[in-house]
Amino acid sequence: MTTSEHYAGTRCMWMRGGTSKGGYFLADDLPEDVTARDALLLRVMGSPDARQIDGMGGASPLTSKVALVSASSRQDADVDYLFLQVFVDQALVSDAQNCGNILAGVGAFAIERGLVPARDDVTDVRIFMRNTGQVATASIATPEGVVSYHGDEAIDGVPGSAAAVPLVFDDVAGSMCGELLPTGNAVDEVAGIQVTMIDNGMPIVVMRASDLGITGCERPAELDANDALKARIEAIRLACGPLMNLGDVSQKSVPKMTMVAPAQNGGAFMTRSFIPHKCHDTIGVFAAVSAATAALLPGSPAADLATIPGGVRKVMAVEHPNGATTCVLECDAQDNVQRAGMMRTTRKLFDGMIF
Ligand code: NQM
Repeated sequence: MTTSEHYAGTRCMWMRGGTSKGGYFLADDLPEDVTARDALLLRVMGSPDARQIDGMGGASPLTSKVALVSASSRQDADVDYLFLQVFVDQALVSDAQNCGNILAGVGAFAIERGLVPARDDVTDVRIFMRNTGQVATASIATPEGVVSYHGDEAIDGVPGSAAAVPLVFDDVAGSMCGELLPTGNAVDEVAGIQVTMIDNGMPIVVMRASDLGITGCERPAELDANDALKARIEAIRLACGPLMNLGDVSQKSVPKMTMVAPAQNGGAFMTRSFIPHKCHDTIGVFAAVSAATAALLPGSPAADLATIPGGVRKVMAVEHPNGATTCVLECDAQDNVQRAGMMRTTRKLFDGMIF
């Protein structure tokens, strides 16, 4: 498709995926040329502009997201999914991170667009995540061969309930850093504080909230208004980027910065996650899996204050500002995570042409 054809509009579905929201496109419906594609997506979202007033974005990184989906030629996948983060107040579109929340909508979108036939009451869609080169399986409710968004599953951070979308990740360690622990250590000291640099699906830096002078239970708006805290977190992030094999991260949305504190509501531990410059209203899917994995590393900042279940199948509620995100970690006898799972929901919001 050429750029001029977009004056006629571009086919698009808007969906909530987990606790995020964004535009879902067939890759064929967008320009092949990356510069033209990104220019179009900036216009779609209304970026750069803090309010995104001239576009569909919701003035937050969590609602300025895009999924590009196509049929897969791989044996181990049905569809390919490329996640793109459209920055809110910078003219930047980045494929340098994955997103497990937007992933929750990909299976339903692929069935709706005819890329995957609905099978029985539940259709498993195997999704190759192009950002990280790994595969996830999403199970989509398809009663009578039609995607259903209705159901009883409630997730914290989203009002009401919807059809359950279980997500399973077989092996997402080292998704962007090459290794689960890119420095080889469970604990390093950076800028005077202990951190765990880890990537079990998302590169994150885990720190004790108390080491940064906060409780870890503040509301996100309060943390967003704390310029001294944000400057300190950003200094640590810029130092961690190269150590995590991510290079100069000044223009990248990874690593995410996760502060941990003791659980307040019976979960494993509490989090406040900067993504990376704004505090998340909840926590990302892969960020939660990575933080839970960090809590299994003896002597690490998260392990010090977490409540860890016994056994090889660990159900861990990662607490966040609006409740908790429950991950299931399947471990070997040494507590090395082999497989992870997470329950999400999704909803189709509109299907049509975007101008
Ligand atoms: O970590 C936000 C989100 C995410 C990413 C972000 C995510 C993940 O909540 O897998 O889902 O970290 O920018 O959508």
